[in-house]
Amino acid sequence: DSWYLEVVNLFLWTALSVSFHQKLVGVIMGSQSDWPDTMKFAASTLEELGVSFEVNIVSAHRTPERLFEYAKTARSRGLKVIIAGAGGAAHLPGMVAALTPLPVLGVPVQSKALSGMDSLLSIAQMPGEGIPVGTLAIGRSGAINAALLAASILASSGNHPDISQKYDEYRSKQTESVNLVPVDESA
Ligand code: RP5
Repeated sequence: DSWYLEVVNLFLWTALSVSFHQKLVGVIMGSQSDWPDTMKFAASTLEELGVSFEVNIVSAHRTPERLFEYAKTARSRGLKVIIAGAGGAAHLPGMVAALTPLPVLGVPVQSKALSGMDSLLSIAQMPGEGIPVGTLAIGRSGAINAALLAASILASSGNHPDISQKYDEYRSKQTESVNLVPVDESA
């Protein structure tokens, strides 16, 4: 019987280590420059909500092979949601969405030339042809909200009660932080 127990043991350890390392959200961005002012805030919000995630630079035009590999393997690697930030002619979220059935949340990065209007329209204006991208606000707000939405999607699956609880707490904290009456801050 002992060989049988050893096999079961090995199987359990493998399953445990796979689920331990498994990340639920993939955060990607077109460039290193998208990180400090924008995508970093998606990561810190996910951290606050106890959502496991991985972060990568994946450029649609500079690393197209990496993009293909990333998106094609995303679901089998266990990811449940992808947050993709890009600026300018921001095709990263749309291209990723075309290659995976996972929900893709697009964050328009504030560009230098057009302050992110180009990014926003590139990401939001997907034609109604079966490849949706959930588009958030330009910049830091969009990155934070993408993380919140990812947590909300995971929470509503019913498989992550821990995330659901943290998300509810986050919302309650926001509500409680709003004064009923304004105070004179200069006094
Ligand atoms: C996009 O071009 C990136 O997402 C970034 O927002 C923008 C500028 O990239 P860098 O020139 O700073 O690398 O691909």
